[in-house]
Amino acid sequence: MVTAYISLGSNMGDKEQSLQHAVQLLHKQQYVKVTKVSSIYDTDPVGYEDQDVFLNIVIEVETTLTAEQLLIVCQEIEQELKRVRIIRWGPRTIDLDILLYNHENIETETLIVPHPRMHERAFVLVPLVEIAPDAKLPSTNRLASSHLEEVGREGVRVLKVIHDVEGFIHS
Ligand code: GSY
Repeated sequence: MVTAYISLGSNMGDKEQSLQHAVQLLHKQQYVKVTKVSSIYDTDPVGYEDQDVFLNIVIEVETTLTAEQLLIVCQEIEQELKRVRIIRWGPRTIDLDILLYNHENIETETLIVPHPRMHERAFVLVPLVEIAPDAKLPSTNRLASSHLEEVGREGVRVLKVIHDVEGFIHS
């Protein structure tokens, strides 16, 4: 069994519902169990800035899937939630990014883990450190919390505290 961390973001339509629906779909998978959900954060867009604010969360999952198989599951969920992405870096219904997979460095044609930009993104680091204060990036060999100290929390605000996975999934 592997522990993995996934970042979810939405800035179109009913953002909170999209996050919740994506987590429900992941949890329904036979080989994936969602074990932690961070608070929901309201975050300023990074990259292409002329777009609506995002809602972001990070979840912890336990899985017997390989990283590549987990990626396919995430992509299928993005498809199912009808992700509309006209502009690169632009608005999206839902985005799922694998951040960490069992302390492994993975580089294939379709997947790089740890996510190559996670160490510079407060909207990823804040929720990750909330649910996994000891998480370490095997790519930099540093704690996520140490990257967060460097990056700061600007543009990332708590919208809703999530107390437990079941509560979030069934709310
Ligand atoms: O890959 C993440 C999509 N994304 C986000 C996001 O999820 N949140 C914020 N705040 N900015 C973003 N820019 C991109 S691209």
